[in-house]
Amino acid sequence: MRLSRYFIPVLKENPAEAQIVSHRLMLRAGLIKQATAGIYSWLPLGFKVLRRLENIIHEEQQRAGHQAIQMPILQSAELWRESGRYDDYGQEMLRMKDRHDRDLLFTPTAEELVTDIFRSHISSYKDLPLTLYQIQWKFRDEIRPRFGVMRGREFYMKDGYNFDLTKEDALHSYNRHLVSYLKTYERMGLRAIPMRADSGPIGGEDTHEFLVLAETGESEVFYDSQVTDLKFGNREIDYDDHSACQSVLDEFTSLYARTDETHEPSVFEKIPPERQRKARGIEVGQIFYFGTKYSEAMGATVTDANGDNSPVHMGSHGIGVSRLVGAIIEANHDEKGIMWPEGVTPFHCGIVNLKQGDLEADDACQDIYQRLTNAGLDPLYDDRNERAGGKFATMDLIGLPWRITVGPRGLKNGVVELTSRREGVSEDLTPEEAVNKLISIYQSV
Ligand code: P5A
Repeated sequence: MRLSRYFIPVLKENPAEAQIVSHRLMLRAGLIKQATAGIYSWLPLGFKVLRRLENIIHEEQQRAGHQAIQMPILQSAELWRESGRYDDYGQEMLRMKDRHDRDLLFTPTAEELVTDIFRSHISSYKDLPLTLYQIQWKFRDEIRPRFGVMRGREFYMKDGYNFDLTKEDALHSYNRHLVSYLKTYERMGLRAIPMRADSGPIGGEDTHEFLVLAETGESEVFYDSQVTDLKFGNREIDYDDHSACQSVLDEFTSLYARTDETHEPSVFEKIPPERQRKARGIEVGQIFYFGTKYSEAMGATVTDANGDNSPVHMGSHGIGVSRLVGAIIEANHDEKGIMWPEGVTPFHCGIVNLKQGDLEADDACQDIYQRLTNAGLDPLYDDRNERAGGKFATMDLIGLPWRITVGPRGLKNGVVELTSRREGVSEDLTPEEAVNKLISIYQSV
């Protein structure tokens, strides 16, 4: 993409309404535009990041054996009356009527709708286990939408639902999700710590939230400092192997980490004092096991091997996809702007032409652009007639991990400059070397 033709409405000034750094940077770098309170349009650069997160989520969900579906945004109130949540959900649920005076609502989550799909088509244990998920816009009429996409009213969520014959099977699904989420967040360049939490209006016995530590986080968290050293890394895992999933879960949850110290103060106090930590965290996901809460209320049953009928055991699992864009920026920025992790960056690298119109510089940029594109990479070429300082400032603000700077002086010596946004370190390389280095970096992401 050529920057001269790209719609990226960069703001020079700090927007007054933004209280936290991610919100400020998302507005300044032209990722989003507020439509109304808690509701945003996603502009090209922001939308690209959202799509990259979505792709990672789809890949990791498929790897864990889950199936993607798409459910509607508007739902009938009827199903919610069956589960009993229509009245319980309160003012966070946005309700409306259609022209026939029927009650509709804008989906805040989809346990009821997916349970209805299940009960309409599945009646035997032979079709279990099953996990269906979607990535879809949700609406919760939050009383205080704030911090940009962090607490929106309309937000993008991956929501998954598992159906199992027994509690034991459902707990395996729970563990499998926890493991696949660890991998998903790491691919996004994030350290998201699974912490025991309360289940809130979704209900259920067992729940973990995934928290990214950040001063601007809305949750207070309590943990053993050693949890932040845990890393999933590149290990391969067989998601059907119950004990393999269980042992990863044990590894990541054996150290104390909770969103609420009041539940197990005695356990927190057992951590050596120098390792006890209180901090703030951004909740980027949550998984639940809630047993037969919905299946019993809505008659979602299956026959087992003996021909006996029983309600299925269920859980649900959510990732805050739009919130993640903010969380990633909170965890990856400096005073100049965003520093995208390589796994989610909207463009793989920037190409800065220091002397637009200089035949040699233009040709070299074009050649580098072509080589990167041929290798399947997505570069952003700053071909504007602007001063070098302005070009560097834009690149630093939008935060692409790598920049190739091309100018007549370097080209006389046969070199261009490759700069890491995060390290701030530059090296002189031939155009070919620079391209090959980027290709090999992105091959290992
Ligand atoms: C799990 C999936 C659920 O709704 N039902 C289906 C379960 N869980 S949850 O914890 O309430 O939401 C899942 C994730 O969505 C993000 N999130 C939000 N993001 C932005 N703005 C909001 N107002 C908002 N509310 C929830 C969070 O990341 C949460 O973990």
